[in-house]
Amino acid sequence: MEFSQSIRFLMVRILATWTVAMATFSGATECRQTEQIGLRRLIGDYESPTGCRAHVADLTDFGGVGDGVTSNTKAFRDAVGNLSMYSDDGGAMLLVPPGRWLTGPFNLTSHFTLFLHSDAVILASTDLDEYPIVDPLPSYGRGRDIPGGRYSNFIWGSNLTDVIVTGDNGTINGQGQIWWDKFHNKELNSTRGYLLELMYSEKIIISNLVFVNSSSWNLHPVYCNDVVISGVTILAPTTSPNTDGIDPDSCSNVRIEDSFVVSGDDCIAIKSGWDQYGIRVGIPSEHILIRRFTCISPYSAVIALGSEMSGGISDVRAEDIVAIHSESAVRIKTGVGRGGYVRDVFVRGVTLHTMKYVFWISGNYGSHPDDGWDPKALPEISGINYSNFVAENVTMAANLEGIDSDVFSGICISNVTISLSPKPKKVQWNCTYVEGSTYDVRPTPCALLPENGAPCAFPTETLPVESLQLDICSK
Ligand SMILES: *[C@@H]1O[C@H](CO)[C@@H](O)[C@H](O)[C@H]1NC(C)=O
Ligand SMILES: *[C@@H]1O[C@H](CO)[C@@H](O)[C@H](O)[C@H]1NC(C)=O
Ligand SMILES: *[C@@H]1O[C@H](CO)[C@@H](O)[C@H](O)[C@H]1NC(C)=O
Ligand SMILES: *[C@@H]1O[C@H](CO)[C@@H](O)[C@H](O)[C@H]1NC(C)=O
Ligand SMILES: *[C@@H]1O[C@H](CO)[C@@H](O)[C@H](O)[C@H]1NC(C)=O
Ligand SMILES: *[C@@H]1O[C@H](CO)[C@@H](O)[C@H](O)[C@H]1NC(C)=O
Ligand SMILES: *[C@@H]1O[C@H](CO)[C@@H](O)[C@H](O)[C@H]1NC(C)=O
Ligand SMILES: *[C@@H]1O[C@H](CO)[C@@H](O)[C@H](O)[C@H]1NC(C)=O
Ligand SMILES: *[C@@H]1O[C@H](CO)[C@@H](O)[C@H](O)[C@H]1NC(C)=O
Ligand SMILES: CC(=O)N[C@H]1CO[C@H](CO)[C@@H](O)[C@@H]1O
Repeated sequence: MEFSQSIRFLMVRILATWTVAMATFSGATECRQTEQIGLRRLIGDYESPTGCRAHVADLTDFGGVGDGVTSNTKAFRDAVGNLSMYSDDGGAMLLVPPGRWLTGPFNLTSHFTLFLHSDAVILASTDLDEYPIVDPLPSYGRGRDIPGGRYSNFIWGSNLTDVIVTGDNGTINGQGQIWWDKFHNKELNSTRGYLLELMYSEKIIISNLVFVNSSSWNLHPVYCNDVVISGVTILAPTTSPNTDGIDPDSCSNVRIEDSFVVSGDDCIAIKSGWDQYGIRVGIPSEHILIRRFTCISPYSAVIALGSEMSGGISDVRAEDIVAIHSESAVRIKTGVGRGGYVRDVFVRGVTLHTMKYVFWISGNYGSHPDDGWDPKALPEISGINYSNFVAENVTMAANLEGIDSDVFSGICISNVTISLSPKPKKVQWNCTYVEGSTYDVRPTPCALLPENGAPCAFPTETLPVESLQLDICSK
């Protein structure tokens, strides 16, 4: 760790040479040059056979104009189309130089890096005609906003391997206001797309970027494996609709770290499909690590599990979490008809300020895709371990609601200190149909979670995704 820190420090200086290096960016470039512009700093923490791309091109090579007005839809699509030819020849990197690059939706390709300069802003077109209507996700059966299809995602990739979306903290701006207005006014006939979606893909890194004003969810890996999201900042007005930060959905081996989200919905929402559609597809979200994460979300959760969890969610670990002015820390959302499971969840080291609830479990979330849901499909919620929380200015400690005839079990809460707001709820712990235990928790928990004298578990073995790395250019 110390080694990579010093690499970072060194490379910050090397980044200063960007402008000089920019001059050399036409056509294929050698590895050494990609190091000069700081790629090595960005991917220095990760290793893979293709962390350094053999071919490098600049958006302006494809006619890009960064004036904030000219459409770059063709430039981005031509660039990716061209660079996709190098997938089997060392891979390629597309550089987005300083400027404001307006564009319609475009796709990524395999063995590919999209790199944004710190002063590069990719602006999503606000012309809805640029966004074709595409099929809904199989595990959702319909668009989430309304039945039917959905608008194309802004940046999208499907069936890819080895994709890096990164930069020196450049910006991807969804210009979401028009979508939010149309959504509120019920003027949309299809569901909004997402800012960045990777589907059926593996070996994904999204790092060192700022995502602002997404039309809906920001980062949506779905049916993916081996995903690292690191050093991202996600910003949207806290009143904007469904602007979730990061939504790993039916994905395995996901690491989210060193990131900050301010949004109008859950900062992170782990999902796995909706009722009968999610049950049929049956791809769980599992082996998910979240660490060093900060959230502001006044009307939603810091980390939500669900509400779509019909393919199952298991082995989620979160630590070193900070939240200010958020509705709840971790929230499990589920209900009759969802099926699936949420189990083996471990959260520790959480610092909270100004919260409506610290712990929230909703077994009556409702929200079905259609009438085809199975009333016998009960979710299994078990093995939920929360420890080492400090929370201040809290309205209510816990609202834990299981399901009659489907008790949520193995809930463990330990070493938690909650200070209340000036106007707290009279009932601090509201527990129904839950079973478990507590240890060293204040204020005193409900009778369904008696004190048992032992701290909650946290796994000691590490996850493979903790050490998932990409190769640096040269050894
Ligand atoms: C696209 O690829 C071709 C062949 O690989 C190359 O010759 C050409 O210069 C590229 N186009 C641009 C605009 O860079
Ligand atoms: C992007 O990929 C999706 C999924 O494969 C496809 O439906 C869509 O047409 C592609 N869009 C563009 C602009 O290539
Ligand atoms: C993408 O992968 C999925 C799942 O493996 C598969 O069903 C689909 O046909 C693939 N699509 C393409 C365009 O290869
Ligand atoms: C990246 O930019 C965001 C938004 O301007 C800022 O909050 C954040 O501190 C920046 N991160 C780094 C590492 O410079
Ligand atoms: C994000 O949207 C809000 C609301 O429309 C707007 O005030 C703000 O300037 C936008 N931010 C950026 C960086 O475009
Ligand atoms: C939705 O459909 C209505 C009725 O066909 C149409 O008037 C409206 O323009 C459509 N909205 C969008 C955003 O396409
Ligand atoms: C405490 O929480 C209340 C809402 O319950 C909020 O209005 C107030 O500003 C918070 N106080 C501080 C010091 O953050
Ligand atoms: C209890 O939690 C606090 C806050 O996270 C932490 O500093 C402390 O070490 C924990 N105590 C034990 C015994 O784990
Ligand atoms: C406690 O939970 C039940 C549902 O389990 C709900 O009906 C009730 O309103 C809750 N009470 C409070 C004070 O939140
Ligand atoms: C109360 C309790 O121990 N809860 C869970 C903590 O995590 C382990 C491992 O998943 C579960 O078996 C426990 O039920």
